[in-house]
Amino acid sequence: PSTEQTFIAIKPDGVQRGLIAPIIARFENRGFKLTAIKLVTPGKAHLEKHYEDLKDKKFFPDLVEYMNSGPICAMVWEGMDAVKTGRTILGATNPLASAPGTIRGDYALVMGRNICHGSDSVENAQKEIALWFKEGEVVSWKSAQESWIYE
Ligand code: DAT
Ligand code: MG
Repeated sequence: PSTEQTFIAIKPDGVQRGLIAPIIARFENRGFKLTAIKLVTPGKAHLEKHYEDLKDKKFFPDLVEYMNSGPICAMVWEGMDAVKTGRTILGATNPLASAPGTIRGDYALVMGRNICHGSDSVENAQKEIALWFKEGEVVSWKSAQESWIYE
C-alpha cells in the first residue's frame, strides 16, 4: 500500500458546525488511514506561515483572521494518492463550484467559510505536516483492513 501522506485540516467553521465526525468518516470510509490528529489554535504567526504563498493576496488578512477564529482539527491521512484524492474529497476552493458529494459541495457556500484544507502537492504536504506536527505526533501503524483495501 502507498504511504503517501497529506495534511487535512477542518477549519474553525467546520469544527463549530459539528462536521469533524462526518469529515473524518469520508476519509476513513474511502480507505485512508489516520496517522495524526489534534485540535489546535496555533495563533496568527503559525497561520501566516501556513498560508505564506498567499501573503500578497488581498484576501490574506481575512483568511488569517478566519483561520484564527477558533479551534482547527489538524490531521494527517495516509494512503494511495492521498494528496490528489484528498483534494478531490474536499472539492473546489470555491464551494459554489464544488460538486455535490464533495465536502465543500455538500456543506459550504463561500470561499471564506469553505470548511476544510488539504495539501495541494506531495512536497507541500510534507512541509505542512512538519509545520503542524512534532516528530512523534505522526503515528506509524498497520491497519487490519489493509489487505481488504489494497490488492
Ligand atoms: P485551497 O484551500 O483550495 O487550497 P488556496 O490555497 O488557493 O485554496 O487558498 C487558500 C484559502 O484561501 C482557500 O481555501 C479560501 C481562501 N481563498 C482562496 N482564494 C480566494 C479568493 N479569491 N477570495 C477569498 N478567499 C480566497
Ligand atoms: Mg491551498
